Amino acid sequence: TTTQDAKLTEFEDNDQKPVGFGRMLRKEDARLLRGRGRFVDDVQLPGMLHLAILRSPFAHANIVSIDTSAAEASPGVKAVVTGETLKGLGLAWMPTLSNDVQAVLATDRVRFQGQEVAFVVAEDRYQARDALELIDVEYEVLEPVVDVRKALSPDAPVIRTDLEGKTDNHVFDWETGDEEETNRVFASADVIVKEDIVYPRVHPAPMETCGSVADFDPVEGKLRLWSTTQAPHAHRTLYAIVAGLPEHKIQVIAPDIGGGFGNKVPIYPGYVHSIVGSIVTGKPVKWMEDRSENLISTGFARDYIMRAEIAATREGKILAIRTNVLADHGAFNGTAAPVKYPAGFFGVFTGSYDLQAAHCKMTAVYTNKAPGGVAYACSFRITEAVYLVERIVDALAYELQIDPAELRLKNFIQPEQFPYTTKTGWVYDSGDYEPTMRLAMEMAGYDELRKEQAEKRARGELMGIGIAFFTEAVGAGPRKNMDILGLGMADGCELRVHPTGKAVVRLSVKTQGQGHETTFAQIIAEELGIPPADIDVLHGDTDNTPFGLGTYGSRSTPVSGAAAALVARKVRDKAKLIASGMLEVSVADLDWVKGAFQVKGDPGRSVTIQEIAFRAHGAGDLPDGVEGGLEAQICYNPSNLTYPHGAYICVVDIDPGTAEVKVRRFIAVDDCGTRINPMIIEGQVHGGLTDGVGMALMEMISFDEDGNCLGASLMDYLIPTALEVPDWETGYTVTPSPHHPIGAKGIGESATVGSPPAIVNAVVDALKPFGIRHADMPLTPSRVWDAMRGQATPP
Ligand code: MCN
Ligand code: CUN
Repeated sequence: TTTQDAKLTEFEDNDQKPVGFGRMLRKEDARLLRGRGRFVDDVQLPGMLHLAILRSPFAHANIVSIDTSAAEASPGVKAVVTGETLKGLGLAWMPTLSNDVQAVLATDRVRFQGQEVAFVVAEDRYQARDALELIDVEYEVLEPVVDVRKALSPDAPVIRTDLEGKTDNHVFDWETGDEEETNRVFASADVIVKEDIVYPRVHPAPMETCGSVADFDPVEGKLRLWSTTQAPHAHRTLYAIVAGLPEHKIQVIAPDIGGGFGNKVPIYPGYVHSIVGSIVTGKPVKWMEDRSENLISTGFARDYIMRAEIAATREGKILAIRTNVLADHGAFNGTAAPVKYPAGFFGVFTGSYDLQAAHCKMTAVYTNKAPGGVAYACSFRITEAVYLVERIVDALAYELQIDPAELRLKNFIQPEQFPYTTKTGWVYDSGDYEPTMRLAMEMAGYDELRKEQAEKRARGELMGIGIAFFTEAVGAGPRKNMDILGLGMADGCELRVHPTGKAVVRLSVKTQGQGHETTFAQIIAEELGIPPADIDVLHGDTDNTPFGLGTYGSRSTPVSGAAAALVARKVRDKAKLIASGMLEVSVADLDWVKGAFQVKGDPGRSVTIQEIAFRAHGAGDLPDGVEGGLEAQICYNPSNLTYPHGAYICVVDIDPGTAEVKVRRFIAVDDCGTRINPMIIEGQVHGGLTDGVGMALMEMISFDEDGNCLGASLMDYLIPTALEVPDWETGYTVTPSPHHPIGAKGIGESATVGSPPAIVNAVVDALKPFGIRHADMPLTPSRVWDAMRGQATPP
């Protein structure tokens, strides 16, 4: 573990130096802060029409009939399309990212409230919306499956009657670890602690909702689609496969995106509607969701009911963990996870601890709710895994009456054990946990906090201190065992240096706010010595960028960032050949000093990368066998994931009269290996911590017994504001990834993974005088109140 402090402060906010890593201001902000960003809804094309979707008011119903005649006659309406129309075109169903199918428009039945039933294309948005009211749908309402625990009971209505031979609501069973060995270890343990833990359904609720503009040109035979997608290349290939169009006839453009958070990974029916609408009308067609549509119909997150058990010695040595999970996948299995990982990366539920055995059994079921599951900065379900382990470890500390920090320190995987293979088969690349934990405790003033707490308890005041320590697995591939619908998880990168030494780098990943236009320029700058301001970062347009799987699971830095470093090194290798010709020395006699090649032992004789670039394109001969130009491309397939870690400490105060929780302090120490831009990292962490306060204390998508979604607006689905969060106190350690060319690990989801358990642990700690060992999120005042009064709240 090293610190980069000295190096970083030197380059603070200076993008003119030829140096890469440091606190450079974001290049994209010049545009975004001045209102010059261009989002999907800013796309205006000549003759563009507008699309609105009719959604089911019922969670479960047969469609008896649909009469569209009044809507068709309504002013400005150009087309009304139903499931029957799509059926005729073979487009009523589409594949999901998990090898299930999802209705593009319902034909037979609706299976969740908000499901797409028909769409209208009209001259403006208001005409389209007004016409929706005139579509007459006759439904035969069916009993919905709302409670996930009842989905597999023999008398539960079968939801997926569209799937041949389907007689129940079972989606998949999944298992990892060694059951027999785990049971053996449990049988011989001194202490076993068991807890039922619910991670409720939540929603990423990005500021910008989902939408698209489709423009099919019948003369060229080319489809252009502006859409809110985190993975433009993967989407293009799926459209190509479904529509039978060649890929070069489809251009997917993801312009500026106002937050993705995993909500913009799936392909939504609305995107397909806009494509069909454009083909049918011969005009460009725009679809843009409103807030309620986004909340009720697009990718939700979590919804895991977990039974957790931990086995330990009386002295607090953790021996084994086992868990049984019931996963609610909604009406269609639309989770976006690598195909071989139906539960995402939940397999890392053993956390940061050195165990003897572990086992997980999971059953996923269909319910009459919106599809999704992998979203909201989850690192492919590591949010759920870390919540499980960090909650049950705290429950163990409660039972053993050991300080939760001490219990964790006692059980950490030790630095010399890396690379460490977990009992569920994950190979943690590097880690040094104790210094990270100690730094967080030092920043928090842990011992003093405990003293303060004891004094307050004596006075009847409720103060809690919560700890969470997490290890994440981010950066999917490797492609040998990770793919999305057969597409291997790797990323392309292309770099061209122009004659004057400016450069353009083309990425397959797509920023939604993470600052790629800045940090990828910094990576190239670090490797090539060209100032980041001279490096243009292109992304999000499939016609102009190399193929790759996109941005989610914090994979951009681990995968695409590695590709960027390596492509720059390729360019540097070529530059070296050209430099040897320019300086008339052999390649072996050249040293690289950032931004220039220098003759060994003769620093006066050197050529800069800019001079080399000009020569590469200029008059005169190049060394034998060296082509003109200065560019390279690469497709990077990672050899492993990267495993960032972090130690979080939360301090809460609870008002005993109102049961309101106030997060007083939050200390977050993150280790994401080499840090490219500390300012952006802090921004990522601040955002994720805020999300964590939301999930722990406020956010939940719930349903009534008829399957009505109760979180359909931001009046009901509460998200945190500046008023609910403290001033974040962040710190860091640096344990580079040994297999990543610059040693960087991902950071984009760390804080959403680590903060909910820290906050819940703090609340439960505050409630210790009431004999409480667990309470489920969101810890709203009413839930905390009930917990204080010993009443369990049903999730
Ligand atoms: N970074 C860095 N040094 C590191 C690691 C990362 O400077 N060692 C920088 C990166 O260069 C990048 C940012 O931090 O600019 C995040 O990098 P990374 O961890 O690779 O994550 P991704 O870029 O792949 O972003 C995805 C991640 C996910 S999956 C969700 S969900 C999420 C998140 O990012 N969605 C976000 N953060 C978000 N932030 C914003 N503003 N908007 C979203 O939609
Ligand atoms: Cu799980 S949300 Mo992010 O991976 O796009």
